[in-house]
Amino acid sequence: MTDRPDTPLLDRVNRPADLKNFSDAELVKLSHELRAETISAVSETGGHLGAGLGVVELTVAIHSVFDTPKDKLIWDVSHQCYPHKILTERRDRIRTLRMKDGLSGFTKRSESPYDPFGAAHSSTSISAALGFSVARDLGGNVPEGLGDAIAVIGDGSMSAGMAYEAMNNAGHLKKRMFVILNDNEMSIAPPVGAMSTYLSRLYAEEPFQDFKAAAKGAVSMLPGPFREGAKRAKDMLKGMAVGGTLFEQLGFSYLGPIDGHDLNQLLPVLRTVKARATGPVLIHVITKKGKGYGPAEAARDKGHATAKFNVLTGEQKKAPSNAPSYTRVFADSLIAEAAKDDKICAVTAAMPDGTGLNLFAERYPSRCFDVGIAEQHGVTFSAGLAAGGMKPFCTMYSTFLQRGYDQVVHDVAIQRLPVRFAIDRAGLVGADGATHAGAFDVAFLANLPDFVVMAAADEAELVHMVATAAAYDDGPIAFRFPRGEGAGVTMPERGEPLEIGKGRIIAEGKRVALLSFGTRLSEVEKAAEALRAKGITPTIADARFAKPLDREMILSLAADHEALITIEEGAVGGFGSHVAQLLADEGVFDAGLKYRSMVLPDIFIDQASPADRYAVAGMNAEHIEAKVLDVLGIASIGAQRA
Ligand SMILES: Cc1ncc(C[n+]2csc(CCOP(=O)(O)OP(=O)(O)O)c2C)c(N)n1
Repeated sequence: MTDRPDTPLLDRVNRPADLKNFSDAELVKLSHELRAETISAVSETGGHLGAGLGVVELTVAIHSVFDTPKDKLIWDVSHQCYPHKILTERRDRIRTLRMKDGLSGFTKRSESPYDPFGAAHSSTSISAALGFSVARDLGGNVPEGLGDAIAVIGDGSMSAGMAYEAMNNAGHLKKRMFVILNDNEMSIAPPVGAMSTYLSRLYAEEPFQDFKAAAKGAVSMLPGPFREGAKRAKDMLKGMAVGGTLFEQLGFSYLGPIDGHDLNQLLPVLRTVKARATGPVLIHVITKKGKGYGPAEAARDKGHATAKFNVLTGEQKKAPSNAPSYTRVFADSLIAEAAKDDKICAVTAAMPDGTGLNLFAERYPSRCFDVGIAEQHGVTFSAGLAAGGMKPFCTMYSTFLQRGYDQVVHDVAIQRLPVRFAIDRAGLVGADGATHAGAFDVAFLANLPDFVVMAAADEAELVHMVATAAAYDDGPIAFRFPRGEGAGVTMPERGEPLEIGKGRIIAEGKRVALLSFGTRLSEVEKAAEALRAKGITPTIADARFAKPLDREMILSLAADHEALITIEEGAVGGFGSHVAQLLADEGVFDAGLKYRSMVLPDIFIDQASPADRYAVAGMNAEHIEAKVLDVLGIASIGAQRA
């Protein structure tokens, strides 16, 4: 294709070992080609662009110095792994990134031996690298062998507790391992917190009096052939042997800060540590998110995530939307509630834009808290706010709330504190794949005593659920809503608190009742339409609450119909399981009710569009229709005839 970049050196690389034949000067050229190839690929697929562009040189340097896959390169979050995938036998599939049956947008063990550890949630890399290092020293055995472990972690991901837990342990165990702190002064939004300020200070000031001598020392540690290149790097090795950083206090040797876009610095430093390290080493690398692509560098989020785009102009190709996004509806509703009640405040864990809380923060800056990538802290912080008489909306994606689960149980639920959990990205989310699926929240919340758990069936319902949560002070309450745009329903003027534990009947019918929890309701309605054409008129109900259940409504649906089918965008153990428990407890099955529960299947579903993934899950309108026919014994008659 003519609009593909010219990549003569990259064309000679199939696997990292091929880099060993290149001179340092060629590696510099190769980096330019790798950057161009990354931009070109992501322009066709969309995805995480800025983070990958920031680590192009680092990727080349690590792969040319270390021996992957024997050495274990572990990318934290791993949204920056596209250049790595291009260098590790996957260039031929790089333009399938994040698509159905294509490459994952993250590292994935099942995809390649060059991905020794999968990720997508942040701050796990140091723990995993330490595990590999200890496994190596204990004689662990894996097909590729066990060499060095190298974790690459961003400054945003360094804000999470897990990273410190891992460093604390690594400093104690004193195993040889490498942590490369990729400091681009960005998370998705600008990073927040004291640690971020501390990292900036490490290079904004000039705290190292003796760095020239220290750098010379580093050069003399190197084997002869590498000394020349290292001399050029010496000015940057400011931190050598200084000993004062937090990381050194934790037991790491600290090297840096160095320019992460300059291979003449990266290569000698990595060669040095590879040749000499005996314990844990932290290399502090300064990079620029979005480096080398103007539109990414200029973007507010530095090109963190992008739709497909035009390489020349940077213009993104997005389908026009007809309805407001759920996230936007949530944010507007919360702002409206906060205007009436000055106790309402909001907490996000490093996702102000993704959760819409950036809008809330613009309006109520003193009542909005970005705690960094720190979901555990965010939940307990919210619990503290609630204990102090505030009305916190702890706003997280379903998948990231998983990290704060003990805090939900121990700090919120047991103390019955009125924390409002606004759970975005509920259900299957699309191109981010299994790691980001919001599949488990209903199951893990609805089993907690005294928790109220709601799911919005459409964007108008979401407005009412925000109002319900704002008004509810008796204990924890959660409401979930999906990614993407709403159903396009008429919006209410203002949110009205719902009666706790009450569902609603959408349509009265006969024989079969379809009881929906969440936004599958629109698929249920489509299925009902198709069924009506076949002479079956199902009753449709929207449960609204998985906890407390609307016992009265559910028991009367069960009593008045031959069959009852629940459907929800979640794993087994959620709404349908609670309905089954109720029906069992009440002896309804003894009377012969035909009951089915449609939940996500017991597999992790790979990336694809949400509709495709729900097709894999068997939860689209046609599946609901088939389920009804089957349960009423009609499908089998049809099948016999055919
Ligand atoms: C536990 C968890 N919370 C939130 C996120 C969402 N998230 C993805 S990347 C990212 C920012 C990471 O910043 P940093 O580590 O500095 O890497 P950069 O993108 O700047 O390279 C966040 C918050 C996540 N992946 N995992």
